[in-house]
Amino acid sequence: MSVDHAHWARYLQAAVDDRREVTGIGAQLGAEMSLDDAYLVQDALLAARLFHGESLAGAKLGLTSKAKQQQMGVDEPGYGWVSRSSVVPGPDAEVVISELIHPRVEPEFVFVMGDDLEGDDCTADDVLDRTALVVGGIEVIDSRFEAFKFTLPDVIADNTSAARVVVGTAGIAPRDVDLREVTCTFTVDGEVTGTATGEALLGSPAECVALLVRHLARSGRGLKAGWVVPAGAPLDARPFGVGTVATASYSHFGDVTVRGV
Ligand code: OOG
Ligand code: MG
Repeated sequence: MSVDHAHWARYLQAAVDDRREVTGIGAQLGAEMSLDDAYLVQDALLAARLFHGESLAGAKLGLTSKAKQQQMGVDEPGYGWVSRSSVVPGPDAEVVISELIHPRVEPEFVFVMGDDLEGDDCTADDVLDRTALVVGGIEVIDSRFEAFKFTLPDVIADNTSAARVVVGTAGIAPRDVDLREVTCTFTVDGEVTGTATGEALLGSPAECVALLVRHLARSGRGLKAGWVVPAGAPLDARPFGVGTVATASYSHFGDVTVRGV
């Protein structure tokens, strides 16, 4: 039996709209839902949002660091979409917790595209050529699945848990420094949760974005000038509730702070 992509997209959108956790799709379909199916559910979710007036502001990677892969028990990266309404201008921002289910926060390296970029042969160099700026960010993720537990197809269907992304303003031109050497320290409620460098992202943040571009090329799509592209968290995510203050401090992008309200 084939997977009903539109049905599962409605199932996930209802979880977002009603702010409630739902049972994993994998737990209901088992091996029947392939990764290709999961991306088709994600596409159906995106199509419905665009139909209802949402627009795209970018695309994202998830699960690109060992820290995140270990935390979530998944061993491959995934790709998703950044909708316009999910972008929160930084570097100091507030996010309304009651609009979400069980949010978490994580630091991000965010590429701001200067030009369109597409192609199944895209390299890290192409990414650096087409990027205007790399800035710091904090992503608020909010898996729609119970207890934030999922399989790789689940999290892909669920648009890689995307909910909000705070994008900083201080950044650097992509070739001004080796992005692998930029450090990021994450502090939540005064406690440093960890420090990592850009290298934590599959060895190279720009290579992550190239992977995303090659993935998009499979369906004839690409990145657009002006889009923001979070390359994935280099450190594990932390619970985010009312009153939580999280700051990501970068050696070259300044600080980005988000407070739960
Ligand atoms: C999946 C989203 C992962 C990242 O930066 O690794 C992600 C999740 O952990 O719920 O955005
Ligand atoms: Mg992320």
